[in-house]
This record gives sequence, C-alpha cells and structure tokens, in this order.
Amino acid sequence: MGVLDEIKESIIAMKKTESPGLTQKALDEGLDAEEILDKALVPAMDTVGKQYEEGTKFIPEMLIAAKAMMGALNILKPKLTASGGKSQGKVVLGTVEGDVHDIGLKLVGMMLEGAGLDVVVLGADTSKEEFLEAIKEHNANILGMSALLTTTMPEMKEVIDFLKENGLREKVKVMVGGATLNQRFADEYGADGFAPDAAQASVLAKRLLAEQSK
Ligand code: B1M
Repeated sequence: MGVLDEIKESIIAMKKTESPGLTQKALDEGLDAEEILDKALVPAMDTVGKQYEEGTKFIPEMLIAAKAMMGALNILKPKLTASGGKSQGKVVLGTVEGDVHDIGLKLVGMMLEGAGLDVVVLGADTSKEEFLEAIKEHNANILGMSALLTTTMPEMKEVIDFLKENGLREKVKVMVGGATLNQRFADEYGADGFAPDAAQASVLAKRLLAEQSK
C-alpha cells in the first residue's frame, strides 16, 4: 500500500494518532500537500460519510474520523498557507448557525491564506449577528459561509438578508460552499459566488476581490 492509501485508511479507521505521522511521511517522500489533500484526506471523509449513510459508522465514529482528518490537515497547514506575499484582502469565514461541520471551512481558510488573503475564521455555528460584527470589526472585503446540512443551508439567505437590513450588503462580497450546496442554491440565496472545493474557493475569492476593486 502506498503512503496515500495508508493515510486514507488511517482516517477511515479513526486512527488519529497515526494520520499525522503518515502525512508527514508523505511530505518527506516529496509528495505535494494538495495531492495529499485531494487523494487521501478528502476521499477518506467521503468514505466515512458513505459508511454513515449505510449504517456501518455512527456519529461518535464520524467525529473521531474527523479528528484524524484534522490531525493530518494540521501537518499540511504550513504548506497550504504559505503565500509569502502582502495581503490581497480580508475574508471572514464561518459555518452557519446550527451547523457544527468545520473541517471544510478550515481547509478553505488555509487555501485562502495560501492565496495571499487575510483570513478570520469564526468557526462552526456562527449566528448572523456574529457574522455582522466580524465584518464590521475586520472591515472585511469578503464574507465566506459554509453549510453542510440541507437543513442549515437556508440560513445563508438569512445572513445575506441581515446584511442588507444593516446596510452592509453592498460593502462585502459573499461566497458560499459546502457539500450539499450548488450554484443554483447560491443564486437563490443571493450570494455572489459558489465554489465546490477549497482550491476553487481561492480562485473565486480572487475574482470577487478583482470585481470589488473595479
Ligand atoms: Co455530518 N453530515 N452530521 N458530521 N458529516 C454530513 C455532512 C452528511 C452528508 C453525512 C451523510 O449522511 N452522508 C450528512 C448531511 C446530509 C444532508 O443534510 N443532506 C450529515 C449529517 C446528517 C450529520 C448530523 C445531522 C448527524 C446526526 O446528528 N444525525 C450531524 C449534524 C450536527 C450539526 O451540525 N448540527 C452531523 C455531525 C457530524 C460530526 C460532528 C460527527 C462530524 C463533523 C465534525 C467537524 O466538522 N468538526 C461530521 C462529519 C465528519 C461529516 C462528513 C462525514 C464529512 C464532512 C467533512 O468534513 N468533509 C459528511 C459527509 C461528507 O461530506 N461526505 C457529513 C471533508 C471536508 C474537507 O469537505 O466539508 O464538504 P467539506 O468541504 C469542502 C467543500 O464542500 C468546499 O470546500 C471544502 C474543501 O474542499 N467548501 C467550501 C466547504 N465550505 C466552503 C465554503 C466556501 C467554498 C467552498 O466558501 C466560503
């Protein structure tokens, strides 16, 4: 078994003490951080999700697998966040209220940092009031929201409407993402952009910043 398969298996098997070491081994072998992410970490969580759907994994196990994924992701963090340039703009990121999923959010944060943006990660279960305060406090150019549940996705529209009510919608670009989301929902909620994964999130953020400075 190659090291990428070993990492993937360690996450699926919830071995949170093994996944960081194996990830380091992959880097030491010269593998690229993004390749490790795309070929081991992300597919591992997809498998865990499928096992949950099939009833072969349960919530506590999903949680431990998530910890194993975060342990591996933390090893990749310095590579993913290294940009070396001056800040291109500021992004406030959070998962919407009622939703505890934050792995994808953290990953998007790392990729945006790597793309040269200043990133403020508010974390999971962020209320519309917290989003509003953070945008004001940090004078953010972009608000990025994540939602992983079909039940929490509509909260994105609530946040966007709240920004309008408070006169902030024109000042900030809004981007959204999350496994259950797509462009159609993003349009329906009134967001400026949708990205299906973290790599495309950084491309989108740069496009939104360019539009903003026009
Ligand atoms: Co939950 N969960 N979970 N879960 N969980 C899903 C999302 C689910 C699809 C599993 C399944 O059934 N197959 C399902 C949702 C179904 C639906 O709504 N249609 C589900 C469910 C049902 C639940 C609970 C309701 C279970 C229950 O209690 N009965 C519960 C909800 C609790 C709550 O939030 N109120 C729950 C709980 C949990 C855990 C706590 C156990 C754990 C989360 C731990 C944590 O995040 N700290 C967990 C996990 C781990 C998952 C799965 C297995 C993996 C999620 C993940 O981390 N993926 C997930 C199955 C799956 O997605 N395949 C599942 C890896 C991550 C890198 O991908 O987050 O998609 P992702 O992010 C991607 C893109 O979506 C995108 O880029 C990221 C990187 O490429 N992206 C953005 C994300 N945000 C973005 C923002 C952007 C742009 C792109 O711009 C701002």
